[in-house]
Amino acid sequence: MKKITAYLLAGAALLMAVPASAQFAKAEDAIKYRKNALFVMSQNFGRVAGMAAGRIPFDAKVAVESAEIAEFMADLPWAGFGPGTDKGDTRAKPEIWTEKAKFDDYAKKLQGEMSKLTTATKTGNLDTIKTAVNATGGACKACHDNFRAK
Ligand code: ASC
Repeated sequence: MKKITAYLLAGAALLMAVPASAQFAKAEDAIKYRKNALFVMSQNFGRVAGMAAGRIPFDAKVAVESAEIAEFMADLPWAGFGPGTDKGDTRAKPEIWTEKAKFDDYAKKLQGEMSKLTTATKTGNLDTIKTAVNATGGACKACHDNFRAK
């Protein structure tokens, strides 16, 4: 009996330790998870974009740190778009689940642009950062235009 409990606990711990195949107790949790991941990403991306646009004073070190966080966060939301998470407190369009390959492509595109943005911030050159910010913002927008309700 003790052994079975130990196996069950080990299995549960393993599930919790693997975010890419994250299992959520409720659809509501998956929705919260992806929204919060996207929020943390947007706050960090927005800071770099603000610097690029001259709305926030340029701080090269903060730009790198923010871009690194945004890049990391860009890997997380997608685990929260599993089957059965299309209904609830969400603007996610049903097409996310019916055109999954297209949605996944947008996610991959974003991850690529976020990675290039980190590289750009490391140059410390504001024009280089601006170009990368525009490309990254374009990736955010393309997906929103297709897969997020107004
Ligand atoms: C952001 C943010 C988005 C994107 C999008 C780009 O800073 O929060 O969702 O940029 O506005 O078009």
